[in-house]
Amino acid sequence: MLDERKVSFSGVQPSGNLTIGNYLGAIKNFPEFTEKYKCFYCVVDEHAITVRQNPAELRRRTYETLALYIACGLDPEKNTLYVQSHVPAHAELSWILNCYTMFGELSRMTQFKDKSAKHADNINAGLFTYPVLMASDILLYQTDVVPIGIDQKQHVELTRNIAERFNQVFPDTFTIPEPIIPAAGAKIMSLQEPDKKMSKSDENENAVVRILDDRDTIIRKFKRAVTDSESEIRMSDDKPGVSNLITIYSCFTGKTVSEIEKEFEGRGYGEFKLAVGEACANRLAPVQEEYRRILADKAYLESVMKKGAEEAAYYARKTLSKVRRKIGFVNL
Ligand code: AQP
Repeated sequence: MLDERKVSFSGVQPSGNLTIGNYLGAIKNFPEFTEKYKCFYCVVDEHAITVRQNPAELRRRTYETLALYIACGLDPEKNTLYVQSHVPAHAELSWILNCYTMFGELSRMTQFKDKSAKHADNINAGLFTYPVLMASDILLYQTDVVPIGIDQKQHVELTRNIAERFNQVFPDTFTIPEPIIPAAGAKIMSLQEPDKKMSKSDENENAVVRILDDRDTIIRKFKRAVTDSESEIRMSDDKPGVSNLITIYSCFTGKTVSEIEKEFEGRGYGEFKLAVGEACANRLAPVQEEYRRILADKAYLESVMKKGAEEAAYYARKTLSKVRRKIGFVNL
């Protein structure tokens, strides 16, 4: 029977050990789409190689990221979970869409500017065309919604522009996708430089809380988080460190900002940071336990990858052959 549900697509790069930014901004929100949408969640290993990766680590992290998806509540029977490089249609569509994407558009992408500053010795073409591959990921599945953190919003906007441009020449080819950005947790900041996004590839371990950090490490990192010279626990633009901690605490406890400000009125930063660390560790403990159980079964993970790749390839092929036919390639 034809699946008439709308489509949700998102992905995470296995480019490092995932952080609570990846969790709160993206993965934690994926399961809520499962019933209402046809869901594709991908481990985007092809994106990861836009910066140099150690091959053994990339392979290991690909399994780990998939295990985390499942541990965070994504049932492989109800969602299509797969690895990007197992579905060659992503790379194939990407080449075609490169020819419908402008150099100027790609030059304006903030992530490209940030990453080329960070990897000045390796500003490769893949880093530059990364958003076109991401557009292909999304458009291949006729995606309606893309749950992401705010840093990826610009890439989804570009995806929409590429799709609209293509549809203008070849009507009714692609569904135009909408980004879905969570109300809270869309941009978790570094614990050491709170004006900078928390990133899994940050070299300063104290800046980043990883989903798999143990309880003591989580609490220690929050204790060391940069705040300010006042002592008031209040959400404010001039208090980025404290505001970030309030956001994290709110995401992990479900309390509102004003409830949190009231809870910690007259109490010091030390007490507050400990509470944030404990809330985070408590919430992640069951995810970590489930993750360890799943990761131990490599054969199971490979069966999920295989089934996911077959399902994804089925849908991807439909879009790709439509695109090939429309642009004038010979289909044998
Ligand atoms: N700090 C963050 N706060 C909220 N959401 C975040 N995301 C990333 N960082 C934060 C969201 O996580 C999803 C997966 O991200 P990605 O792996 O595709 O790449 P990224 O956005 O480049 O994430 P990182 O952690 O910063 O990776 P590196 O260091 O490798 O570049 C996306 O939905 C993203 O918005």
